[in-house]
Amino acid sequence: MPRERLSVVVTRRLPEAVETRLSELFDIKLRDDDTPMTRAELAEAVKSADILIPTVTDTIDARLLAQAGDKLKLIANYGAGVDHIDVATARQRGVLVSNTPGVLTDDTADMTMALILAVTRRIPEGLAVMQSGDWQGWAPTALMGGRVGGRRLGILGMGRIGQAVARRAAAFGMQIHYHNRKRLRPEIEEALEATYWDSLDQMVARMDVISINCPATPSTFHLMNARRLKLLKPTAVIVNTARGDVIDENALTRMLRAGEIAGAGLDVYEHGTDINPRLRELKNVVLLPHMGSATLEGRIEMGEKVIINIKTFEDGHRPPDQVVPSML
Ligand code: 8YV
Repeated sequence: MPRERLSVVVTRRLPEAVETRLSELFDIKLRDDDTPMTRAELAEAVKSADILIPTVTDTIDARLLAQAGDKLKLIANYGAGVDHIDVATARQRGVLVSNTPGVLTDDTADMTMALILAVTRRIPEGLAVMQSGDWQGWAPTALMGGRVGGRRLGILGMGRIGQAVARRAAAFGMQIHYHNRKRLRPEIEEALEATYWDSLDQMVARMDVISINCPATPSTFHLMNARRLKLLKPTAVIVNTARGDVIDENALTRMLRAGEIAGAGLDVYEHGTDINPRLRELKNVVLLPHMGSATLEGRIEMGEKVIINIKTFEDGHRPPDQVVPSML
């Protein structure tokens, strides 16, 4: 007898190819418009579904999980970061959580390099000149930036994405330094020609560029707080393609305005779309709308990972990308 299809709720519009495949496999509820679900809609979803496919724009906290029905067995997150999900509470309630690591590594690392280059080479300022129609032609002193080759890059968080950033930055001639919860194995360190700093303070004080590549966890919250930001050289640049709350956004904004830090490239923000308005006014700041992993290829591969996690679970096994609280 064919088994009953799992009921799966997807909280956001996904690329067509992913939605089509999900529809073939599951009893699927797709979203009609591309807006995040309201709390009431999310509550309804966790009450009625076997599986929820949320994204970073859904807050799956203890309050929401308390409303979950007995059916809910797996939260198959469409994304790598799971800081919007209370993984420990889900576990207590017998609900598994999985994510999509690996498939957005290269895209996010590419965007990190794009931000480093955009800030140091003043690309948005050049674009603004061209769009204004005011360009008067080449001038020897116009829009001079800084050369990335030879600069010291300090990577905060040397997981998959941090290492992918290191490989790219080395190809641009940057010197690679890193701080991580755990030091890398010597052979990996050697292959990346990366220098490990046990003390984040000491690393921060000596770098030309800082790249944030760690996940958001209670221990990384405001890791770049006002005190630590003050250790940066005034010529330093900071980029963040990880999660906004690793940096104290208000302290960063104050320092950028005061010229105490040379520039910033941000793809993520401490309070989601509620960005410090002063950041938008600064010429030495490049802001992107959380598009680090936004490639069609990446989004489709994320969908494939979600499907593999659900199918494996359906077959009675542990989803390959299960997230457990001890990993966080
Ligand atoms: C994703 C991300 O696109 O995967 C992550 O953690 O930050 C993004 O790049 C997003 O999370 C989708 O849910």
